[in-house]
Amino acid sequence: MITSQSESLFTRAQKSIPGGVNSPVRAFRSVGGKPLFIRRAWEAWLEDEDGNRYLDFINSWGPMILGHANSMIEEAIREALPASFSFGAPTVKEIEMAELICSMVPSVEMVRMVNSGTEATMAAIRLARGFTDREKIIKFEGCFHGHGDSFLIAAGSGVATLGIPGTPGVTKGTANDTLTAPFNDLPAVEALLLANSGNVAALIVEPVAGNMGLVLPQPGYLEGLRKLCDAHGALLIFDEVMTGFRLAPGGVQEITGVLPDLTTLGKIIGGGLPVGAYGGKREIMEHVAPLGPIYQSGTLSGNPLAMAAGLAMLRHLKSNPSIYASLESAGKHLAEGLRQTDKELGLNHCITQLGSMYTYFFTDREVLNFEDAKSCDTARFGAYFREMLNEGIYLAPSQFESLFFSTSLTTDLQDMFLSAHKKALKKVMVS
Ligand code: HOZ
Repeated sequence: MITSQSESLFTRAQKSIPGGVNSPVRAFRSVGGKPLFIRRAWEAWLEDEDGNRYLDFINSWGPMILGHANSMIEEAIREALPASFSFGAPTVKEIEMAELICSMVPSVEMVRMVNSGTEATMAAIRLARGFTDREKIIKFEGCFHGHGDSFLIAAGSGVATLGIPGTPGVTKGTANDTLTAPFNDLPAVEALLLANSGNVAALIVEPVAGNMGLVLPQPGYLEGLRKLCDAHGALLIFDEVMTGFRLAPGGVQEITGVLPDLTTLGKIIGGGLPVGAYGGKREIMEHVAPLGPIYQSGTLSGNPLAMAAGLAMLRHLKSNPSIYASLESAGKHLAEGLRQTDKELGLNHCITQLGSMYTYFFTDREVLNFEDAKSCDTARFGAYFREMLNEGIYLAPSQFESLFFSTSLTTDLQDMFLSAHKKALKKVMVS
């Protein structure tokens, strides 16, 4: 495969962009090789600057649930364009978006739009701290909530991929206010709450974790977190930036019935344009300025193009709930295929899947938390990643990420993926 255009673009990019990329996870550092520069995408496909085509399993890290360049979303953006691109003033679309989110996400009674998942999580913990008049938060090892200072401790995603233990620039005070516990371990959370009694403002958790690979909550775990929060007066925050509207119209909280106090959302509610949001119980959200004293703002928040794209996306998902059943059956088909190949090759790797998210972990250990995920053979994953790329499959360039697929991944494409996987795996398991 010729990638000379991407290579020379990467050389050029490194002169003016740190590491040549605008987000570290794109850099291919842990898998070897150089990042590909993408010039266009449609349905399930990406095309790089050399004209190579790949089946995309990142889907912009989640939002492209209907595939790339979906015509309905494109049309909504086109329609909104002539009315200008940003006003910094209220619009009807923002109300429609807020009403739609409140109607779809079970625990959300009021919602504030922001521009990214990072902004949403930062605002949510500020709100939790202001509301409870407490300073500490609990996060979970291997979970990732964007790059806000409070969240870079024991973080997943790019932080885990690059093996950055703690980010210089985060003050000791901030780091001390973030307590961490292993995912899926209720006694550890209870111990932290007891040791910091009256000081924990909130627990923030990805209810289905996607930033250490896909790690599912064990039965009773989310219910247990809810009970612990209630018993200790801490707020429960679900970070559904990746799972919201992707696993169900109302996210993990709809699937499990466990309702958080606050929810953070992102990506998908802009149909792929830059968006985030946080919302929750009215009595808590009423503390946000200008209604209450907890300040948070943004010139581009509720941007009209992003709202137009997001409304088209969410309305479509709301009126076509059967999408989720077909994504789940495609996910089951992929997971079954991966297991079947393992069986044929005498392997027993951990495979997790829920709806249109999955991870193939290079470990035999059941992955229930970050320690388990770290037992993966990441060098082998790197070799597999490169083989898959040669086969025309574009995976996340890290073992510590969930993969995402869209409604554009037809049965034929699923089977194409599975045969590429088998070929790649055969090569890397014998080497
Ligand atoms: N939060 C995304 C999934 N781990 C990563 C996207 C990024 O950091 O660029």
